[in-house]
Amino acid sequence: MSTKFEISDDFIAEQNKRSEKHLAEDFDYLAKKLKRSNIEIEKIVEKAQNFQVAVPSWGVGTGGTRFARFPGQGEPRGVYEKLEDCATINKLVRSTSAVSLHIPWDKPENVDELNAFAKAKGLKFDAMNSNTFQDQIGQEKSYKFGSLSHADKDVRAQAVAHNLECIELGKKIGSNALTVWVGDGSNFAGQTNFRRAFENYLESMREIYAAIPNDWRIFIEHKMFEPAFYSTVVSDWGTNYIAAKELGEKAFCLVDLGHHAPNVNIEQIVSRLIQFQKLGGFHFNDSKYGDDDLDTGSVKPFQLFLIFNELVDAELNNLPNFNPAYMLDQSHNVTDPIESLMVSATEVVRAYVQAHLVDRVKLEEAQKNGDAITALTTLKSAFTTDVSAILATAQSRNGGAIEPVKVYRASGYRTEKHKERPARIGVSAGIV
Ligand SMILES: [Mn+2]
Repeated sequence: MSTKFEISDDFIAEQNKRSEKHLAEDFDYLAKKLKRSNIEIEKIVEKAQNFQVAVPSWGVGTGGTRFARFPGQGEPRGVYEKLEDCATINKLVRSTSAVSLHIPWDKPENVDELNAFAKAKGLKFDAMNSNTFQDQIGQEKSYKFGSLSHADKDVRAQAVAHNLECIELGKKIGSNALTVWVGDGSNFAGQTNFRRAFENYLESMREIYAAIPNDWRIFIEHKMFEPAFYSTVVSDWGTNYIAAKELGEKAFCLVDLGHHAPNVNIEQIVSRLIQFQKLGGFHFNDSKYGDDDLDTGSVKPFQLFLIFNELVDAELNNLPNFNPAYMLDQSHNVTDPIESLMVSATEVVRAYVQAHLVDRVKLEEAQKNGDAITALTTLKSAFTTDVSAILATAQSRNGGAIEPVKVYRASGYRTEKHKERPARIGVSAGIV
């Protein structure tokens, strides 16, 4: 394994030299600009240096659509190669040291070997993801008509058992959360009984919840539609909140930005979940029409900022039970996934950093006075501040690249991986 191509720290340092002068100029200018608003830039850099967003193992493969998949060169063919790519992302941006595994796609043959490999690559494991939205080879019962909510108790039992297996594996690899998303729902009016399906779902989730270790959390992911197009069992944040509340204090709601109706005010949902101590975390991506899984911040960067405005408000107020798990969940057809994930990780940190620039005293004053224009312009002033120099400085101070995509391309990583990893036919995409 050690003979495989890696981007070296020396190479990154050498490449960084080309950008250092311009970065220093931009940084000095931004430091002065922020100083005028009594913001100490070093404190913000520190915030950026400490921010982490996990990468999904399935995100390093090229995604597909319902129609086709166009595989890229040198795609990872198994969990170890996925971890290699995740490590490369982290090496360049230094904000993505955790990887979220999807079972059974990433089920290791040897857990000790997996742990050792991840450790050597500087990675740890984030939330476990179960998969009961597709049938696996050799599986006894089919999930064609649902899993945890299925009308047949035996199918539900099989789906529960799979989740328990994910927890057991998670314990062995240092994970501390299970994310459950089910594709359960219906495609025709009358196809399922809404109440019974949700009862079945809750009953199954209670069994899974009972196996959740005390220092773990279980994240429930809601989704409005797809693959079921008439109704889904966990359709929205309200249903999600009810489920989390029913299950208990280790259960939290996970917000995937693509899983809402178009134009829904996601930042307000986030605020509600924070207020009632049920915000578990995020799957970041972006969308134009549905669950498009486009790159984070690529379509609606202001929405991303407004979400972080709520998160930073909670952080600064030390609100109880506020400890959201951040993860990217995107996968597409037309980019190199490593580049997409690096850019998206940076966009998440950007929104976080910008939200820290909001003058909250001024904002609160404007809210009290009914001064809508000042409220908006206070937010906009933070949102339109170019914090790129802070992001690049945080990355390079953590040992990463000032310009991650440029360094990645200069390294020839993808070409090397293309040689190392001859394409395998039939590798399926996974988007959840
Ligand atoms: Mn998701």
